[in-house]
Amino acid sequence: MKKREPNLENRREFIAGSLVVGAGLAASLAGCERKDQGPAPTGSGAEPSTKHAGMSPHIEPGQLDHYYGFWSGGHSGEIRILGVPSMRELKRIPVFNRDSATGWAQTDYSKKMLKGRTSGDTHHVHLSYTDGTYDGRYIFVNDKAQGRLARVDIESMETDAIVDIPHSQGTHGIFPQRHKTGLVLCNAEFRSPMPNDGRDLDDPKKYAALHTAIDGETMEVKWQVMVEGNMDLCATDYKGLYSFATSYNFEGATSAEGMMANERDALYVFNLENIAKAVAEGKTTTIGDSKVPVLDARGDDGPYVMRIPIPKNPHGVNVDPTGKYAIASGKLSATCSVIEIDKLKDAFEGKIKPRDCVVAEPEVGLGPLHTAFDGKGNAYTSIFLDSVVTKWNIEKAIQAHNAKGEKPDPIIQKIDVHYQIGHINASMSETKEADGKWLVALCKFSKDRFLNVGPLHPENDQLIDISGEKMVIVHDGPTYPEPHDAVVVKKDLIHPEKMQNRKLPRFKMYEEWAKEDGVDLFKDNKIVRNGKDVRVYMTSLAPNFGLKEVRVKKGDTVQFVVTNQDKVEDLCHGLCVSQHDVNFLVNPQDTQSETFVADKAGVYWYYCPWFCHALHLEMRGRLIVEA
Ligand code: RUQ
Ligand code: CUA
Ligand code: CA
Repeated sequence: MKKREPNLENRREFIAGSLVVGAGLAASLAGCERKDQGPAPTGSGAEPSTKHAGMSPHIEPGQLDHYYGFWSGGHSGEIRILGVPSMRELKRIPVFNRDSATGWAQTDYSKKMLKGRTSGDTHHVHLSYTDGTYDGRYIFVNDKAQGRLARVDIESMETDAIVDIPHSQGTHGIFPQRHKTGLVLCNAEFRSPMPNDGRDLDDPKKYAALHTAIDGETMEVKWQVMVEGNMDLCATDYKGLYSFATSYNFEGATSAEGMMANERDALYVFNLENIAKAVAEGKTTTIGDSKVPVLDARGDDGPYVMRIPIPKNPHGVNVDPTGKYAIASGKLSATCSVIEIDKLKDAFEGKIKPRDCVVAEPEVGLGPLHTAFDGKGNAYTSIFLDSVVTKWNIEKAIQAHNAKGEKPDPIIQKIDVHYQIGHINASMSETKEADGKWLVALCKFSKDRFLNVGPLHPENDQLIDISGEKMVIVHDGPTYPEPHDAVVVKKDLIHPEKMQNRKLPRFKMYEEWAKEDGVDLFKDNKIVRNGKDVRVYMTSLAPNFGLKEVRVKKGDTVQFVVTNQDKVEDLCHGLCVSQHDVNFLVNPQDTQSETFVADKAGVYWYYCPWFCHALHLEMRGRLIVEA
């Protein structure tokens, strides 16, 4: 195959804003230039990888990983748990998607939570914090597709809340506060009319976007701040004072060309104390029929929102483990902007200009997206166009920025990744306990790295050893589309229950029904008829269901409520009703329920779909539907 050298000069010119905007640009941004599948362009300055050995990602059979990796599943709508460093996928947690294995989006409670929707687009997974590190309580994840925030309870590893964010399209970046389980801040990426009820359709100047605060404990929407530009990625500081949002469409355009018009866009900085005060004082309005207080901060600079001009179409923003710097990546500029968080106070008070908070702007490569940290003062930025990871030193970048004459070079190393890296994260990188062991590079294209499985290829989540001076790639990890982001968490911070705990809100619902019907969920097997509604309480204990036969009439609405009496770790049962699209999991000591209409007369076997016993296949009974 003929190798085609990428035209770096042209790309640079484009980045400088002088190239004609059009198809060529779109192709280069989409990472289509390197059809050759060869190594990264030499112009990126990257060193070839995988030549020398780093720490081994191999975990011996029977041994456990050292970290939990929480991965977003992208447009699969789920969260995944991987072991790091083995990169073995351990679990999928359905969130916004339908999952036939567990019955998510089919069971009564999950259906109610999802309000009939069965798809989503998760990007950003973050855990709840206390004192700057993970407190092992909750996982938060966004749904960009339908403007929602979900929470997973870590003890149960089950989604326990989903909140619709009013008037927000493209809920993208989210970040919890880090000093305690406080607010979770959520960015609307898409500007839209306020309210979006048919007004201002052709008047994009009037569109706006909302930065939303949701209480991480109660999952209530507390307040929203309205700004003019779009908001992409989100970050919080470590003290609970600020949240950040990158805006790549500060132009307020509706086309890609228009969104690239200006050399600089902005980093929004939200002053959380001032906002909370204004909300408490009622300086807010509401939008449409939403009751959530909205602070209109369009156009004003302070005391609520500051806009720091940064180049160009910025994407990621990450706060380093010392809490001193927020680092925003240029995407269409080869630079990262380093913002000194302690200077923000003076800027909010008008003593210095917003731009004075930028203390460095190192050139890291073409298409910087996200930055991770090792806790030793170094930053690792994912570079999409060059397909590299750039390791650079933050203090050196600041010295270079201020130096007159000879400037120190902050760039330590660039390493090829395969290919077109999006997100990046390092072990404990988003906490004050970043430990500089492992870096995961979530590459959007895998091309030739795996067996060809058809037009849809896996993504390639590469594992990089960052424990030494030089980065070393040690593993290629195929993943189903499309993880955007991941956090890598020390295993001793995560303690899920081995038996189903019955604290989740759904258990209240079963207990109320049982009380109504005079039933003990763990003991009784009983069919309760109420007109055409038939509730079937049934237990499971390997290898038997409590009922061998359930008799109903055609047209009845049948609700199975199944409680698993087994107390043996991992001994799951479930219920699948033949020909009725009913299929769900019941963990040990769990209760689950699903409702359907028995619309066909006949005999339908219900069976346990989880292999639970030598007599698992015999674990079944008849649903007899009388004509
Ligand atoms: S954003 S790379 Cu959600 Cu970077 Cu995906
Ligand atoms: Cu119970 Cu299989
Ligand atoms: Ca722009």
